[in-house]
Amino acid sequence: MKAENIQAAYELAKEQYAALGVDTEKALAVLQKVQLSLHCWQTDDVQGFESAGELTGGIQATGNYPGKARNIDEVRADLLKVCSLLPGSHRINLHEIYGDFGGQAVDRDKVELRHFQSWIDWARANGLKLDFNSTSFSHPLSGSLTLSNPDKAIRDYWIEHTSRCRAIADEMGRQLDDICMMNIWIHDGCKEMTVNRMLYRSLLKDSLDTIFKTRYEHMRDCLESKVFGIGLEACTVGSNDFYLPYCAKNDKVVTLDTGHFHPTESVADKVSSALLFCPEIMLHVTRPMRWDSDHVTLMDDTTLELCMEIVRCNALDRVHVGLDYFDGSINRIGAYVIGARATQKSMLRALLEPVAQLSDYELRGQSFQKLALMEEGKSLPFGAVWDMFCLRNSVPAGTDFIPEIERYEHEVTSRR
Ligand code: RNT
Ligand code: ZN
Repeated sequence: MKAENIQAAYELAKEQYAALGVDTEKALAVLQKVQLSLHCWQTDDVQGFESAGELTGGIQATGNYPGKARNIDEVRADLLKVCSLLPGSHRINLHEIYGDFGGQAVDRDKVELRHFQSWIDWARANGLKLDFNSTSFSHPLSGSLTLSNPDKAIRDYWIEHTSRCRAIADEMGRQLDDICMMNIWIHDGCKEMTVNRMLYRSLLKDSLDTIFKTRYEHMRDCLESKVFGIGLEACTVGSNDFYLPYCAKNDKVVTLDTGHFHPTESVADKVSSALLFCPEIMLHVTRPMRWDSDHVTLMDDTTLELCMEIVRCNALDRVHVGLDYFDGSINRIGAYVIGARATQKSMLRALLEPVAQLSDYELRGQSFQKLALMEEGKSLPFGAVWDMFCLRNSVPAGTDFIPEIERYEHEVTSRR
């Protein structure tokens, strides 16, 4: 797109928004500070560098589009390509199975900082921050129960793994002069009618209590619930009813994955409640289709409502925006960029909402006016503001990122 056209369209849009009391410059300044936590696992269908074993834990990446990253250098190259097409500065979210193991078999209860030192150095060299995740799936001891396993030896194995991950996360945060968000998601559950729910949940509670005994300064613990996983349909030990009170009571960050609730449940509606009782929220923005299918995030109603709710709650400083989808059926870098930009665009739409006026109408009982303004807001020229954001950040505006991804496919991923 031509810079002068973007400029001209932006000036008109700015005026139109100003007439509704919305300052586009302020919206752009706020958006500039919203960092996305980019999930490294979109580059290789959640494979990691441990083995060629299958993905377990009730999650599935479908599709076999050619060109997925096969090693640490390719994952890093792909991540940098993605970042080069996103306005703003962002974070990289690593799973433990993405350690720099140098071809050695490093079991998960033996993982150390040295396996992530090259990631920290790489992040620093590229002006990126890091987030982290323990990995309980895709392992011979994963089974259907990890931290809630009645077998003490298995439970202890995963307690050791998770504890080591926390120490690594703290060091990531310390070395990068930042706070590293460490997410714990475990797939623990049962396929069939379950009798010992109380046992599994009390074991999970005890395991977490043990893990959290060590206090760290440079990392935060985030806990992610789920409705069900494939093959674990009857019971999920770490359900929303389990983690929400656990986080509230223990001052932990609650992770809300937009694919982890019943289809008609609104994740946006959870924001205000969670923030009244938990310190912060970590988001996993994804697009569930019929189940937790992790389709590429789009600027759809769910994503928009979530972003609008965060802005309406004035909670951007307490919400961390992470992505979590994995689509292997289309160009993976393309999928990555579509979802990341869709999330940023949704946040921009939210920041351009005439919230003050809407709130005023609502409090005065002027429901017609509120609904009318909301509806008109949908056709305001937000795209012109988005293009300006891209222009100012020196990244492709509009559809200009499509040929960039085609070029990367031609020159890099198609040769893998
Ligand atoms: C699974 C959870 C979890 C994973 C990642 C890979 O349903 O959403 O966050 O997607 O840890
Ligand atoms: Zn998730």
